[in-house]
Amino acid sequence: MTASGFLEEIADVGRDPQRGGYSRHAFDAPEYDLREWFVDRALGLGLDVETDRNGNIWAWWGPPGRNAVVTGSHLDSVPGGGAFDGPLGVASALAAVEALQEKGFRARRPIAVVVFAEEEGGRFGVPCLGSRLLTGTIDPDKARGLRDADGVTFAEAAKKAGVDPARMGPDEERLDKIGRFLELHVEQGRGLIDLGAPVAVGSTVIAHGRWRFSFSGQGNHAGATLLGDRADPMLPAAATVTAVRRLAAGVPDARATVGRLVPTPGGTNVIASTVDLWLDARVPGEGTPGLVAEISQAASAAAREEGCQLQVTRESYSGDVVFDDALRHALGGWLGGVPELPTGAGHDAAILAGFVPAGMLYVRNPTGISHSPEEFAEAADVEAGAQALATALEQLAR
Ligand code: HGY
Ligand code: MN
Ligand code: MN
Ligand code: MN
Repeated sequence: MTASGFLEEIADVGRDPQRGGYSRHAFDAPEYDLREWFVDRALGLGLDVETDRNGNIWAWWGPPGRNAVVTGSHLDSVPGGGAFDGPLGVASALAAVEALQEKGFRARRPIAVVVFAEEEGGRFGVPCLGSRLLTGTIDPDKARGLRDADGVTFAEAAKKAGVDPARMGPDEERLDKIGRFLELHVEQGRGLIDLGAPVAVGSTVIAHGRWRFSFSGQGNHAGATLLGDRADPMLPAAATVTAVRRLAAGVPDARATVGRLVPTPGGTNVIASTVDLWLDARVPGEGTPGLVAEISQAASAAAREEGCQLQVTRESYSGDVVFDDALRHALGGWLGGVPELPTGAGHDAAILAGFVPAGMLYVRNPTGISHSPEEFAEAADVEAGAQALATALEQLAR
């Protein structure tokens, strides 16, 4: 089956008619169906499948062992996300394994395809939750207690999916098995469009983090409360959204976004009692905390002015990542000198890069748009990516 064929099989799972695109979140019904699909397809390829203590699924070609060549990505999406972010890496991995099997390749090292849990943080708020738990870069108690918008904890959701939350935590023994990790991913910007190439090797991922700004004031009646008598948290929240763009514009190459803002109780004729907004801030190098500090200052001043309180909580942060130099160079050689590409998008490979030699391959996205239904990859580029991955796996496992 081609990578496009595998993608086609899941094209209707988790469509979101209201937002457009797909909404597939950790352990919810659509993602559960995708997990089942993956397990079924992996078993069909004769792979041995297991779910690890953190809810990541591992499909082994050959007995699990040291120096394994591991590839894979994620199946969860952002709300209203595209069809390729995550699933392209999983479908390409299945297609690459099948292609190597069909040519009679005899791997001298184990090969595994992994599906990581909650990469987008779309349900529980922390991105790369499965790979952070695997590597011990998040406290398991914090992970277990993360709540979704309905108050369901990650532990409860995982338990329903058959994962024992009490066992969540760093998995050194499993990490020890990984000789190389290579993730294929749809590109989420314009790099490959501008380079005019179908595939690239990942070079770096810039630092990025998420902060929650909780403004609290006095909920009240929209008609009976004079303006002078208000402590309306929507005002400092709005001032913060514009401050994010104004302050980030002054920091070279910074990206800062407020994509989610939730007033409570959220009535049209109600002055909100609280407003929560989430900041996604990313600055290459060490600049992210400084930018967030400036934004927090502006937010505090706006809160004071409106007689509101503000609490700022860091929910996640990961520093700059440079992928394994030797692996990058080897990939470049094996793949006929494909270009290298830095990105601002985060990936599980960037979390693993702190523990094992890790790398990435990107496939051209002719729209240059991602985290949106418009995200796309042409079939020819999808196959070029799967072929590149098969070549890399063969070279790494021979
Ligand atoms: O947010 C990111 O950069 C990634 O798509 N999870
Ligand atoms: Mn994404
Ligand atoms: Mn992704
Ligand atoms: Mn070098």
